[in-house]
Amino acid sequence: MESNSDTKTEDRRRVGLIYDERMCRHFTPDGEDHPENPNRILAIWNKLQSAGIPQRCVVLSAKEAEDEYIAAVHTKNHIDLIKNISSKKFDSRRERIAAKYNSIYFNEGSSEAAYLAAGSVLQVTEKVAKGVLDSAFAIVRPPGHHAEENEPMGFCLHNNVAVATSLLLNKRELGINKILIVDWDVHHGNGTQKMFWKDPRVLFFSVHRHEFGSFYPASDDGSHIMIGEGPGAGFNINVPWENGRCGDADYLAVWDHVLIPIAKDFRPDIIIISAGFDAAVGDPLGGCRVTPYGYSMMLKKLMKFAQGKIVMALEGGYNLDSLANSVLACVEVLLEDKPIVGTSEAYPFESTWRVIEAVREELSSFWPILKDELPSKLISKQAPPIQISTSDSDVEDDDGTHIVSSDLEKAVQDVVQPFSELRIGVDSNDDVNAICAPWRSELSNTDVWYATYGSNMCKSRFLCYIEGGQVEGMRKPCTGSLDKSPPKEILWKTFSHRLFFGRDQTKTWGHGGVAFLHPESNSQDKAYLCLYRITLEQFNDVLLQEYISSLDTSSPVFDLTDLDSAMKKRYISPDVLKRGWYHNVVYMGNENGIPILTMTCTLSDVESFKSGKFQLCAPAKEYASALVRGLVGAKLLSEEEALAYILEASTKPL
Ligand code: Q9C
Ligand code: ZN
Repeated sequence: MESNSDTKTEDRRRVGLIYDERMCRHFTPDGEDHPENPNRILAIWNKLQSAGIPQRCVVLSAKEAEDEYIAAVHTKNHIDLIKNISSKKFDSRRERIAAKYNSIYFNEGSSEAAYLAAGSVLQVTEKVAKGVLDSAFAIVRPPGHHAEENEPMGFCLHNNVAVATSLLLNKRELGINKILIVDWDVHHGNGTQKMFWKDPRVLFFSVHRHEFGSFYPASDDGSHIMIGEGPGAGFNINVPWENGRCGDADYLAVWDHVLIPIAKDFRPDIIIISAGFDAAVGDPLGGCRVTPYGYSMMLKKLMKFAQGKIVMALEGGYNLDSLANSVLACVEVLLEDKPIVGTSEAYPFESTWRVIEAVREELSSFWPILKDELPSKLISKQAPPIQISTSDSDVEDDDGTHIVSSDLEKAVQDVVQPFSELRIGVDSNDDVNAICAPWRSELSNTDVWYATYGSNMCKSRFLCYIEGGQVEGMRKPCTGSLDKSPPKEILWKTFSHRLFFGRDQTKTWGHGGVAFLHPESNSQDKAYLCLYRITLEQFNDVLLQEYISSLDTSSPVFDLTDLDSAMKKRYISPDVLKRGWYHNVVYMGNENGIPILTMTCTLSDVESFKSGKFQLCAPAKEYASALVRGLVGAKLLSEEEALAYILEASTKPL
């Protein structure tokens, strides 16, 4: 039976959400402004509501945690303090007690809020562990990760994540043996670290501003040499930033080169994220620059583990807009219902590579995968974009089959994959590709028409880029695209664009010119194009093989943002293609709502052809006959007509 929208609802992932306005009743007693205030969770909830999120989630009501669970990580003394601090009998002493602690306030609502925060994280964690929910987000406050066994601190009363983690460890019937805690709050999760310091069942990972021990909570506990102790040695991982301003590229580099390799080895049964959003761009405390897109990528990469069993518990995050937008981006990832769209700055800081290398070194005896040295080309950080003139004919031949000088290849890879693992290609399994190249699933949902006017008008030739293989006029076999499904449709169309032939020789075809299409239309002109309807993912693989000679990338050459700007501006030149002759992706309009894209030279190249700086040249015989074969094979033109068409294109002045 065909699936309809009703059955689809059941396929959807069950994502738990908890929000309770009673957690807004914890605020500063004197009414003083404070970054950790009730508007934080209110802003999140309002944002999710206006995006229609709660209706698509399992919304649960918060319950206070029972003391027995809190007692697994906090002292009796601590429990008594938090339980009683809001009661009447503390009215006169409350503020004086708070002042004894580091960055703590209490009011009449604090106890209940703290019990609800811990109870909420407990509740969803148990449900995710049981499989009643696939994943969950607990929108809670006060936060928890700074709270230690016997000490509230850093706006944190109960250590919510630690309480929930202990529940998993203690309820053996849940079958959870290995827990990964990812603490991406901009501050070090000192409390959580201490609670599982010697426990190999809990892998605690924290990435935070450290600045050599001067950033809050300002101690050496957040240093990368703090790796755990006894049986827990190697199961505590700190990534301490040397400076602020870290952004998506820095975080994703740490994911790709520290967290994800270790997670693959550790194979957690569940992941709990201490999800602070104070590393978000615009946060007044964090001074970092992670975008909602960055957070969604960080989360997406983690969803490949533990069958997607992920619990997110709110920690910090003090810019209400960044906070709400980042949480929304994450919940959308948990719902798995939308491709992730966005862009990041390209390169991590030099200091980021230094930190990553230090962390890998420190932990390599526990996680052998970290012993591999990072390729030096990867670490060569903010390399400026490589400038290579379009007249460099040694770089690329007619169809762009890349003639690789090894320096050039390194340069291309630096640009193609600024912050991801190298050597992810057709040989890797899909899982690895999905983890390291999540752009694939994003781009596999969008179709484009790839419009060809050269030798790819021959279907058998074009299919090599999809299915793999080699036909004559190819210098080596193609690997094909990762998704080998054939084009959904093939369509011929004429366009009012000028076809012409340029360059005096190419590696593939020898002497003679190859075809270009004038990027601008002109009503006098007429060109025949063969359109292949493929996915944007396949389009990227075609570009990689045809123009870069590689499938070795973990970021796309041409993504949804590029598509969007191509459709707005009519043409764009992705950086990685800039060295080639066919580096201009031209939007040729749409067919049935699907964008038509072709590859050619730029307008300024056309000017160079006109001025004689670049050479116009009739095609070699073999190349011309490939075009004729395409046109005739499609029964579009007779052989005579096809020959006349090519003769005209190669003799008429530009
Ligand atoms: N100079 C969380 O994000 N800052 N806590 C104190 C003293 C405290 C942050 C500054 C920051 C605590 C959960
Ligand atoms: Zn924080």
